[in-house]
Amino acid sequence: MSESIFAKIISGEIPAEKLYEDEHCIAINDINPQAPVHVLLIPKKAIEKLADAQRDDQALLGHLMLAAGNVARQLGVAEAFRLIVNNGSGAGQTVFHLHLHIIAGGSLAESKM
Ligand code: DGP
Repeated sequence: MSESIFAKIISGEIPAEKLYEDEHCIAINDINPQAPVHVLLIPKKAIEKLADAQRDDQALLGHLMLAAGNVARQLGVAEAFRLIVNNGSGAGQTVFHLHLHIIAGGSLAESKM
């Protein structure tokens, strides 16, 4: 598998402003925001897509959920945000390195998708 754009951002080969970073993940603004807050939470471990995660990744997946809450708090949107994971091109995944979209602001309550 060739290195994804996110792997290059994680390694620093491509510069990006990191909103959050810990030993397991980073958060950056989405380049093409779909809402006032649209952040990508990206594990440093390169898992192509959620369905490829293994039992060994259980702690990492839990960590990402907690980190998403931390990022939402940091951005002041902890009371209303949505997490989205697109799994596979049929679901709209375009970057094949697992990531969570953290979406907030605008009329979230009206759109359930
Ligand atoms: P997905 O469709 O779930 O694979 O989402 C990929 C997202 O990544 C998409 O919303 C656009 C964003 N994206 C793609 N390339 C870059 C990049 O180089 N920098 C940043 N910040 N976001 C990117």
